[in-house]
Amino acid sequence: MARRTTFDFVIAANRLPVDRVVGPDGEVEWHRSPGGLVTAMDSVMRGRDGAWVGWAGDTGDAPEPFDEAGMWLHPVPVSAEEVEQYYEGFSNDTLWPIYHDVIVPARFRRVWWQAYERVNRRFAEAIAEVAAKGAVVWVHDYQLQLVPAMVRELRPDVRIGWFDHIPFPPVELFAQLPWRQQLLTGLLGADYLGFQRQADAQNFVRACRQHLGASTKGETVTLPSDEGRPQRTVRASAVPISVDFEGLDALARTPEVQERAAEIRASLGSPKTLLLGVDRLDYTKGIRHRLKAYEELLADGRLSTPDVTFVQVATPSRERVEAYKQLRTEVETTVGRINGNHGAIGSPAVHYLHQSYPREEMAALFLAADVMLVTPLRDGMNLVAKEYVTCRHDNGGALVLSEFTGAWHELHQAFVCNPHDIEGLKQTILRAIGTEAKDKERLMRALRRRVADHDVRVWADRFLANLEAAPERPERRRDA
Ligand code: ADQ
Repeated sequence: MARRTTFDFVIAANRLPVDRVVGPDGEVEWHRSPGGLVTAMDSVMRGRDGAWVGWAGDTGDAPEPFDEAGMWLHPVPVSAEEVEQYYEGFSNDTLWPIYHDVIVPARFRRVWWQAYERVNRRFAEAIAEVAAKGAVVWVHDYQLQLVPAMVRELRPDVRIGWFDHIPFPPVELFAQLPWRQQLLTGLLGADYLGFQRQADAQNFVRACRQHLGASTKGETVTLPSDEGRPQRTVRASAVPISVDFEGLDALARTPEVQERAAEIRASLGSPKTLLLGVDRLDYTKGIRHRLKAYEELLADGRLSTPDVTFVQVATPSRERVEAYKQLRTEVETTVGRINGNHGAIGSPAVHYLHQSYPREEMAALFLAADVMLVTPLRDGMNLVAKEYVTCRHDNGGALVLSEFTGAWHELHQAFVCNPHDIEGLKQTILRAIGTEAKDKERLMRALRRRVADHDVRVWADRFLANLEAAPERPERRRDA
């Protein structure tokens, strides 16, 4: 490719921030993909001359590196078997359940671990190839926990940060992992490790103390000198991720989005109360608990259609993993039952949409909803909560938010709930509906202030400042 091949700023994440789309005439186009990380990193990459290393989404040979949306995209090949073992297996059937309180049991398979190691090494090699001398390398998330140490081995000259988008589990759960030491050692290859909550960073530090015998003090882990390598100190702290407040707020203020919001309400039969849920279809999101609470409120007669209706958008996710197939069946059965028992012709009690939507439509939905139900059993942050607040420039609406999300640690003016407590959740939903408009406005104003002051740029700046100030400068090898 006719372009500079090394970069001062390199991002590595499981997926590239684009999806391959084949047009009607067979021409290949790359479209920006939806999802938490992409949404967040988009504004970070804007204006920087950087490279992004990641999987392009198709199995087999990877496309040649290419320029797209102001970034150099460097695809890493992943085979069909590796998708099964590294991605669906180890990442999403081993790590994901352990890191989310074992809501479903984790599965441990040695071949999955081997694939995870192999793919992590491939990522590390790709990073080593595109990183310029002394570059800043920012590695993302639980799929790439071995990458920091692998990159350090290959390129001791670069500065390495890692950000954990999901929770880091309490040491008692982390201890179940047969590969716990390798994972910790992998992460400790970084100079700085960022987490969503302080509790996550503390869980990590504690795991290093217990399982590696490392010496720890506050936010730092110190590794003794080893085989001629000097002693190193790694810092782990909280830097909560956020949304592009300015961009999303502006989008929600456009006449098109406002008109669409009104249109959505009208086409739902202009209910007095519109409840909304927006999630990946994932068992961590508490969709079943939310539906159960709603179903009981209808059965008790405390809510009734067509005065109230509930729109649940559930993005398809990890559809080949068994726990996700089961969840889908359960959710769809429940939606069918609720509509069978409580719907009427032209006014179903639940509008269930198993689809992805463009940002404009999401913003319109947020703007249309009276109550946003964010009820995860465990969630690293939950950007949906922050997006909802961002879209409510009218200071309308109410946010019901689970205390088990990272977002709850910032959004204290939300209507807090424990989704395991169905009775409590029902009360909270009723309170969110019934609170006086002027009180809700006051709460929403405070929520919006918090998100506006701590947007995605603040997050990225803080992460990069922490990485820059991390206790140790990288080693400088004369030949690097
Ligand atoms: P996710 O588990 O994917 O992210 P979340 O933070 O809510 O969860 O992000 C989902 C994103 O996808 C949001 O931007 C949302 O608007 C978008 N989205 C959801 N449904 C959609 C649909 N049907 N169509 C289009 N877009 C849709 C992981 C962690 C989180 C953490 C983020 C970022 O699990 O805890 O907040 O990464 O760090």
